Formats: sequence, structure tokens, C-alpha cells
Amino acid sequence: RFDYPDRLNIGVELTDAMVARGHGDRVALIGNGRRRTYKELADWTNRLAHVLVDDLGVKPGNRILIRSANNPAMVAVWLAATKAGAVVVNTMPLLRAGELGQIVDKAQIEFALCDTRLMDEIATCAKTSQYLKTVVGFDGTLNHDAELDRLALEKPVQFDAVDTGRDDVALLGFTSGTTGSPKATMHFHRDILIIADGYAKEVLNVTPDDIFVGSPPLAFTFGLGGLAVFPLRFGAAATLLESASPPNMIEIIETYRATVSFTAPTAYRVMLRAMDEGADLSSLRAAVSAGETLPAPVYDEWIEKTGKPMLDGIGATEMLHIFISNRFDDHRPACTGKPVTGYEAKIVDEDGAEAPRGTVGRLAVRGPTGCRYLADDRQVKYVLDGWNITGDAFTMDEDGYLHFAARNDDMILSSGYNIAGPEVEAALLSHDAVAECAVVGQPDEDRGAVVAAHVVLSEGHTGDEVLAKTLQDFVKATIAPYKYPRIIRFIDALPKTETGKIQRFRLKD
Ligand code: 3SK
Repeated sequence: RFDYPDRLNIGVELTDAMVARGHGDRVALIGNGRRRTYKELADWTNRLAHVLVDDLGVKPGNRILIRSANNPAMVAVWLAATKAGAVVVNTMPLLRAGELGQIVDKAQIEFALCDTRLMDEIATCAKTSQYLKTVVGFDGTLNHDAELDRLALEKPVQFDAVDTGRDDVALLGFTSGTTGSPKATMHFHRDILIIADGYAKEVLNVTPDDIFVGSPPLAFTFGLGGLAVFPLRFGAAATLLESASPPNMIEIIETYRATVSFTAPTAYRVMLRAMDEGADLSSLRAAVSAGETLPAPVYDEWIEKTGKPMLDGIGATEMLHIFISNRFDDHRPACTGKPVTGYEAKIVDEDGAEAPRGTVGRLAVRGPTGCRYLADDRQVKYVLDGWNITGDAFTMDEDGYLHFAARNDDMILSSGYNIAGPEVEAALLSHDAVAECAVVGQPDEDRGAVVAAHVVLSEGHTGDEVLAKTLQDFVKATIAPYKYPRIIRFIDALPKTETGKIQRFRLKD
């Protein structure tokens, strides 16, 4: 199905090969006040690759860490490192020296390329690292005012990229590590084309006229796919925002008439409210929601306001990108859809046996892009016969559609009842007073656990006993009453990872 030449370098495929296919003058990247065409991107990445090989001494297979916010320079540095045959680890700006140190040790990283505005933590990490010896700055603001940029300006715009194989590792994706020590997953050059030619082509039908916008960091494979690989594979344009708050995304959508967005349900809720105030998001033809399950009220309201479905999907760093998704012509509320071409999904019980249709079990997935952990004993626990046993509880209905139930650790066992926290969250979210919420099990002597809801209120509401009682009654009237939250806490903000995933485990403490 995905047949690629034996020799393949993804850095070349997404730049020089696009120029050769006639896209040279089209805009590839927009960010920090500049636009770069495909020809400019090809030249820029070739100059940078020269610096890596000629000046820094990067050899094929060396591991390079990149530290940056989302901006065109980060994409260019990633592609240049890939052209130089390196294995890249993209990291988020919020990581501290200790977290960077864990990544550096795990992946035995020798080089770091860092936006000069973010140097401190990586420099601290390099001081004590047995692996990391070279840290070089680049200018994320695009003024070419950093060592890597200055060296690059002296270099030719032609570069003979390292002759990598399609099954050579190009990328190490680190799982965000909400719990436990981080795991790294290995991805080949071909995997990066597969997510584009599979999900992006077949589900999103990306064309050169598309303009992408979104919030996930490029350091997270959800963002790297949605905001770099997918647009560049098809000659489209990506807008990159260093701070992708919903208001910033709305501004970009209105200014550039963006057509495809990648973000999480919370941001879509803000966009819906902004539409009430007159925001014009009519240019969006595809709104992809992932990272958190999409509540049915958000899905319904999006269709009502835009006439188009919001495409809920689930992906994983382990599989590189989205492997189950709704389709434009086949979508349902509170449903994650069906496997993307090339992937298979099944629901398994505790013993790994396939669970009957309609029963909750663990989601297992198999496909061409995973799952291969780097030097990790957890491979034998999480990958059985090629099936990645995910951390999510799902059901598969009679027609083969997959429905999210909970993260495995979000199931609350209360008085013998199995209660899926996200179902209670969806009920709460359909109340006007609730802007965001997270439900966890709180240990309880009598019941084993009780349902505890942490609620962020919408503007104009006050968290008091009366409102708590109203919300409890509302949940009882919306879903089976035994699921209602016995505890309601009003809080200002939910704890989240850098990628926007709610850290429910922190609410359990
Ligand atoms: O949902 C996720 O966590 C995810 C992870 C990696 C790539 C894509 C997605 C949606």
C-alpha cells in the first residue's frame, strides 16, 4: 500500500523534491512575520545542513535535539538535520534541564540546536551530560542573528543529502511523560510519508491550496504531522505560531483564510464562543480534534454553526500520528470513527483476548508506523504480536466504529460500578456554567472511590454550594444517576501537559 523507494530522505522529500515537482514558488511556511517559499526552504535547509556536516561534524545516525517553539526556523532546522542523516528529537520550550537531561541520556544525544531565547536550560543540561557536547543557537525570530544562521549564510544552496534508507530511523518521539519515565519511539523516514499519504491524503484530502493552522507543538508528533509534514508533502502552506492561544489562532484563520486546523476540543469551544461574537472562521474546511476526546456538544454545535463536521481522531506518539478517525462523509457524535487505511484496531480484555463487540476493553492498534520503543523493557508489555496495547479503554460497536470510554486510569470503580470519568465530564460540559472540567476517582472508605469533578466555570458564574448542587442534579438527569460527582471542586485552571492534555493524575494527589 505504501510503496516507497529503498533510498529515501524525508528532508529532501519535503523540500528539494517539492521544488522539482513544480512547487518552488508556492508559500511553504508563514511565521514570525515572514513567508518562505518551497525554493527558499530548500535552499535554507541545504545551507544549514552544510553547517551541521562541515562545521559541526555531524555524522549519519548522530542524535540531534532541537529545542524551540513553533516557528519556521524550527522546521528548517529539523529538515536540515534530517538531510544530514541525523536522528532528530524535537523538544518543547517548557522543558527544564532535568527533563532535557532524561531525554539526552535516554537517546544518547550528542548535539543540540536551540533557539537562542531558550539556551539556559539546555546549557545547564550540557554541563553535566556525558553525551551532549555541542550546543549551537539558531535565531527563531528569523533575523539570522545566531551562530547557526551566520555560518549558514556562507554556505552554498546545494547539499548532497545523506543517502538514508526508507527504514532508517529519522525521528525519536518522546511520550509526554505525564507519569513514569519518558519512553522514546523510533520512526523511520518512510513512516513520515505514510502519515501524510494515509491520514492526510485519504481523510483530509489535502491539496496545495490548503493553509494549515494549529496549536500542538512541533515537538509533539501531532503537531509535527499537522503543521509541517502534511502541508509540505502536498505543496500547501503552514502558519506557525509561537504562542497558539485560541485568540491567536482565530486571528491567523481570519487573516490567512486558513483551511485546516489541528487542535484540541478546549480551543474549539473558545472558537465557537468567538463565532457568537462575530469571528469569521468560514474558511476552515477541516477542523481536526485530537489529544482529548471530543465532547458531543462541541461536535454538534460545530456542525450547527459551520455546516461541516469536526473530525475527531485518536493518535499516539507510538504510532506517529492519527490512526482512527471520523471521515467527512462518515462521522458520528461521541465516536472516534474507524481505523485509517493501513491500520487495524481491536478491543482486548485483561488477558489480551479480543473482547465482544460493545464491551469496554483496551484499545489495541497495529499499523505500518509503530510501535518500536527505543531500548525499553516496556516493549514486551505494550506491544504484543505487533499490536500496541494503548492506555485507552474503548468499545467497538456492531458496525466497527470505535467509541472512547476512558483512559485506562480514568475508570472509576465506585460501589461496584465502573464509571468512565470522561462520560461524567461530557455531561458536565453540556451545562452552560462549565467551561472545562476533569473527573477523577477519589479514594473512599465506603465506596472504594467516589467521583470527584474539578470544574472551571464559564464567565459570569460563581462556584458555590448552590451551583454544585445544580450541577450534580444536572448530571443525574443527563446520565445514569449513580455516575454523578459526589464531590465538586471549583478551580481556576486545570493542570495540563505542554501538549494540552489534562493531567488528571495531579488532581488525584
Ligand atoms: O492524540 C494524541 O495523543 C496524538 C499523539 C500523537 C500524534 C497524534 C495524536 C492525535
